[in-house]
Amino acid sequence: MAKKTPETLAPSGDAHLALARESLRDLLDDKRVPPPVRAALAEDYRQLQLLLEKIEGGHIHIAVFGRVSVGKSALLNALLGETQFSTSPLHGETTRAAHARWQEYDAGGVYLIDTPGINEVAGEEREQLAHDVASRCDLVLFVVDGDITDTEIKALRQVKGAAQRLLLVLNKTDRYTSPERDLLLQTLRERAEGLIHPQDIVTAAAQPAERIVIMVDAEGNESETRRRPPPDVTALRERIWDILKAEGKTMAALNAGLFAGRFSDRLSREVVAVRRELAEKVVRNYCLAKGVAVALNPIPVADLLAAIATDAAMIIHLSRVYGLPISRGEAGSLLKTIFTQLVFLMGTVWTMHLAASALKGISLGLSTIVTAAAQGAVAWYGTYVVGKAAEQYFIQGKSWGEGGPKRVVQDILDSLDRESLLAQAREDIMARLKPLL
Ligand SMILES: Nc1nc2c(ncn2[C@@H]2O[C@H](COP(=O)(O)OP(=O)(O)OP(=O)(O)O)[C@@H](O)[C@H]2O)c(=O)[nH]1
Ligand SMILES: [Mg+2]
Repeated sequence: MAKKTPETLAPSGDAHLALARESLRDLLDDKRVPPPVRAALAEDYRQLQLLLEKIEGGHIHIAVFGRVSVGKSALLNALLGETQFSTSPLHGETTRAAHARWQEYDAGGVYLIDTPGINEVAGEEREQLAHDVASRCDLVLFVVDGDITDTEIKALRQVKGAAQRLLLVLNKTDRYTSPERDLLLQTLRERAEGLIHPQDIVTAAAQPAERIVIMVDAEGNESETRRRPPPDVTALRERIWDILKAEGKTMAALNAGLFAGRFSDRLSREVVAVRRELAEKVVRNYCLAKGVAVALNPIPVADLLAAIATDAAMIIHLSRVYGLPISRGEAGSLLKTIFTQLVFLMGTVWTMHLAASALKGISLGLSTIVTAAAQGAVAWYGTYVVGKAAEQYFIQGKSWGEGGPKRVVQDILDSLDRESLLAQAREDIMARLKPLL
């Protein structure tokens, strides 16, 4: 029988990971995502790919976070047992995130990530940084070097909102006497109450200050030497290991799951935005085609037929933009529904006018380019309303929604600035007509 290791005792971590892996792969391989959306979300896709690799490699990411100069880089060096990150008494030594592999913990690979200090960045940026770091890591070490400030508490809350797991580290304990340290710890526990479990508040001395040591030789001569005591990160290391052993896999899976969730939200928003933009272009192209045709065609009946054909073609085109292709017949009945509402809401004359520019007959013969463009503009506007209404129908997954088609058409009429659209249409049509004259 296979020996039971902590891993085999906790199959749920593996199950969670498998599930997370699958949802990340599904997102990456989703063929329905249009290329412009992939291009717009290139950076997110890259992150998704990295996250999948991380999960497949069983990697865990641990990041430090905190004010400048609290000893974040020094703390990671102390954990690593070697100087991988640069430290300095000057504020702002670390300017960008960097990572190193923590060899001591060999089950899959744990990476330690260094980050810049948070003071220099303004509130909103800090929030973004907190969010970025926390959302990409499985465990965040929030480092302080004394009593926690209000800014730090705020940042702590922001990290807590996004991170899976959080440890609060009181560094530089060599600067305090034992009673001072206990008092500080007590204060930290009180101030972080509800945010961090007392067990997850630990102390460290990552790079204790040099001490002057007085040596006395055999003859009784005193000499001074400076010595730096060794780092002390035992409590922190133990706490990290306990957490990794107990929750490592679940933490990584949860983190990936959360990322996948946020990603698909962003993806659907982007898909909607790209489709809207494309739909607007499609609608305007048909509007212009119809506006120009109406302006040029002197026979109202022919206008009407052409108008219906143009609008139906536009609706079919829009249905493809929204990934819900419909037949000619369906497009025809959709158009009829929209027209019925327009007649109801705007009156027959206006609708006829919209459909085919009924004024054409009256102005026939007298028509100048300006009146032709004005009539074309009315047709343009009609097609625009039809296009917007049809688009709404597709956005709602081929449904008019609770209020029915009347509500949809009414809302569109209310939201459009008719005069300015007509002016735009006239200008576009004039621009097209001029070279023909
Ligand atoms: N006394 C004492 N000093 C420390 C300790 N840890 C770090 N320091 C000192 O604090 C200063 C800042 O350390 P860093 O590790 O560069 O701090 P940081 O948080 O990475 O700073 P930035 O990268 O600038 O944000 C250095 O001079 C370190 O020697 C400690 O445990 N005790
Ligand atoms: Mg640093």
